Amino acid sequence: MSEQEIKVPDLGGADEVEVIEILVSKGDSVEEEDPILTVESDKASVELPSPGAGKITKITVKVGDKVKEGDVVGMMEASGDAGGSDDDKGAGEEASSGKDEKAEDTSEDKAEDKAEEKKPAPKKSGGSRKETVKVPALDGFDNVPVIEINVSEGDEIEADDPLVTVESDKATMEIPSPYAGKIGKILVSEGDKISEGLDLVEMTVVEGGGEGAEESGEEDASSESAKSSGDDKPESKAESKGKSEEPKPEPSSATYEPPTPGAKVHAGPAVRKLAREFGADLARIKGSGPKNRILKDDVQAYVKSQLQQTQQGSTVAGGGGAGIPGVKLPDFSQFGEIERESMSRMMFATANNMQRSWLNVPHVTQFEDADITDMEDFRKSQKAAGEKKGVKMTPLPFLLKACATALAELPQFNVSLDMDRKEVVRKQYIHIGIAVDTPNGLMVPVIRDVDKKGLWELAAESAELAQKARDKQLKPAEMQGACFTITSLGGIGGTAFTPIVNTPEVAILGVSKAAMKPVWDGKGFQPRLMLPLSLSYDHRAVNGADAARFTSLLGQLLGDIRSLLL
Ligand code: CAO
Repeated sequence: MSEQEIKVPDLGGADEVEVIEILVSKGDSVEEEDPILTVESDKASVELPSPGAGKITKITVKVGDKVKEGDVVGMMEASGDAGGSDDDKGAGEEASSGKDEKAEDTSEDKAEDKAEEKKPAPKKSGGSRKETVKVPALDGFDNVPVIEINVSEGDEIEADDPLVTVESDKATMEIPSPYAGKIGKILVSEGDKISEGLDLVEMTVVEGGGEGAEESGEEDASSESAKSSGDDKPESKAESKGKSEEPKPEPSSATYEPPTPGAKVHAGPAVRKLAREFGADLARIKGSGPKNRILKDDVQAYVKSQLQQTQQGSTVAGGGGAGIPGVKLPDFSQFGEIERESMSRMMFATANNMQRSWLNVPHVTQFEDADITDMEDFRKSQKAAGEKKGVKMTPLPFLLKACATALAELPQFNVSLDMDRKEVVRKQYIHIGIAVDTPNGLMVPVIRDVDKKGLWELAAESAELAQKARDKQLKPAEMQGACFTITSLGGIGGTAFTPIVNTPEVAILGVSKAAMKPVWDGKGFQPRLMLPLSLSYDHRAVNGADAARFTSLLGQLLGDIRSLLL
């Protein structure tokens, strides 16, 4: 084992560069070429690679330090034969003799330089001419992939605005426009490998146009987000100019930021690679490094928080889910006395389920009034029979029976959607959940095979399950497998409400309190007992016409319960 210095290799002309991220710590084992730290010139972010395999023993610089070629940034112990005792083969030497790093470290600047060299002397006429911009010298690089096209046809740009971004395995660099003018045809596509001399874009050049050399070492956030969403037409840099200089507002959560069109993303190649591997949109990540640079830790923290939210179904306050900002709570005690108590597990689970359903399901609610005058006469006539059986007949068993008939007749309501597999799951059974209000919160026991059971059986079973729910005696199996849910507030009150679909079911029937209403029978108004029904449904699975058919059918079935026998 021998200790060797890790030195800054040839920076290809750049005097001093700033250390913007340290990628290793003391004790880390690294392979040859593993990135040790990231430095940034005014135009490119570059990673300094390890000169060999071994263990880091010391890092002698910190973020923000300025370094130049030959500076020692750390020490390492070479492992095994790799380092040997070949002391005079300095780390810096190895690094600088590495064929690629030198080119990579400097290619951005060189590309910039060449572009500068090619800039024609501005003419005074103020006219315009056509030019085809070619790829400048990439300092030894050939076949570098285009990872982003920063302009669109028709964009008005300034000289030095980035046209495309290319990426080698160590550096990301932008190829700036040598001219101010209007973008014509773009002659390369994302993913193309390009080399010096290749035609890049056609431009109408404004003669005597501005040569404003703005910083162009960063990417456009909107382009980054367009890329990650598969959109190959990123927003033009020119359009977003100016906006990008605005300071971003503080995000409400540590790692979440809504993508800001036109904002720039500051991140080195390794961080960009990591984000791509995770499928993370850099435009959404808040950088904690200097100048808001996004570090590897930021990407990891962002991915972790997104995973946690997904696994927990996202929380009610705090971190938002599905790209929705979380709710920031004020200090309520400033308004008066407060008390805090922990949510029960059930309340927390219900809150998450409600939010998950609400966010995932495009809801529509269809309303109907069912005339239950005759049904109620019949139900009341069964009171004595019920007392004998020890079962109370409420409107609920009629609703269960009517819904089972409607589900059989309109089977598009008895499905779940498997969006991952792009399949509709059709159920050949009819199990219905009933929402039960308990002192501990809402519970939904499930009555199986409702279509095969009679009214008394349904009355007995729903009363038993409701009691078990109130007594916290329900087994998990008794709360699973529902195809549809009925939530009845009829015993309490209200004229209508919009229930939330209990996803992955696709519909839920809300029942409000029946009331006597004047109903026109063609000759006069008759007093009829009307039951308000509110059918909420998942509009991905069910169309509005079918929802109206479903509630009309319920109206008919409840209006004439003899039809439930058919
Ligand atoms: N209109 C008018 N009266 C109604 C009615 C309606 N739609 N539904 C029930 N009633 C009457 C019943 O007939 C009964 O009256 P009587 O004692 O005079 O016969 C009384 O209201 C109480 O009925 P109930 O509520 O005990 O029985 P049920 O079978 O109708 O309902 C259950 C059972 C479990 C659905 C109910 O107890 C319950 O918990 N409902 C709340 C569900 C809930 O919270 N949903 C909201 C979910 S979303 O937050």
